[in-house]
Amino acid sequence: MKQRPSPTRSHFAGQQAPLAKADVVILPVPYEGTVSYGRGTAAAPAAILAASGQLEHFDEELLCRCNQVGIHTLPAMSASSSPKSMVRHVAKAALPHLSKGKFLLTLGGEHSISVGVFRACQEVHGENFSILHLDAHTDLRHRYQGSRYSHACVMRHAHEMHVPFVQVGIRSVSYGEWQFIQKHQLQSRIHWANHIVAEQRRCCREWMEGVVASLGDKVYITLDVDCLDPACMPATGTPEPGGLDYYTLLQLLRLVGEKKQVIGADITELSPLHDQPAWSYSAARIVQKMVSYFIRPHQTYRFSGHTEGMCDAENPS
Ligand SMILES: [Mn+2]
Repeated sequence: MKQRPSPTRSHFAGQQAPLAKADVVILPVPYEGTVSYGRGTAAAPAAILAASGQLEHFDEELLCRCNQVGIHTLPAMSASSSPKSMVRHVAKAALPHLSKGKFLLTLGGEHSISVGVFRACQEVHGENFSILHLDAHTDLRHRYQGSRYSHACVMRHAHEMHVPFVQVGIRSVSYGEWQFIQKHQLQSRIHWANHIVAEQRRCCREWMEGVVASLGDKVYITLDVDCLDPACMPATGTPEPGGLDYYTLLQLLRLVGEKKQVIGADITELSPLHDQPAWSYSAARIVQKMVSYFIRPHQTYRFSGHTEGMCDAENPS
């Protein structure tokens, strides 16, 4: 009898279901052939797999145990080829699993690997699928730095394949791409980051009022810095993607300070990163904001239309 391979750090969440029984297939593609700025994405699949060993198996939102789903992690694909043949290899690797109805989860690597999966999806699903594209960039260039298969051209391929798509979080676009968007009337498919954030600002007040309403008159605040999105606060030992951004946190703290008597607070779990002072500084800034919001050194000048500094309060002229 063939011995079942024991799960290792190269298997997602430390489990390895037999491929035939797996619902989810993980395809690591450590490809980095056309990157144009920061390097290191080739190391991502291994890093994600290694980090996955730290994940809780319980999902607190859905109240289910994730390890009851069979997950099979494939060996990492070879990363040395031209972007064009890499896309072909990825399509070929993806196809059998998609054909069998498995949920295929591909770990890049750079974004250009997705074009290969798009092709396999089209082969299996024909016109019966669309793409939700989550990115800062539209990736609609026809060619970038000499390559049709650059990471900056991913959605141009989708467009040429006549696959409908929606883009979310976009906040960087070239003038050429903008003209392309106008010409092909793609405006309604793009959800710009600045619109999303503006909408969030408008809606925030409601859930924040709910937070305040469920607190008593006196409030103690304990703050673990990993409440923030790792994008705002990467310097912590157990980062989770998503979460609050800096301004949302401040807006909430301020509202609590305005409505309640805050009797004390703490800030915990900062893990300073060597040579990157921004995060330690951010934590110090939050402490300072707490002082401003809760101790109200500015109360003499409150809501005067512009912010009077604490120094003014200390040294009244
Ligand atoms: Mn991007």
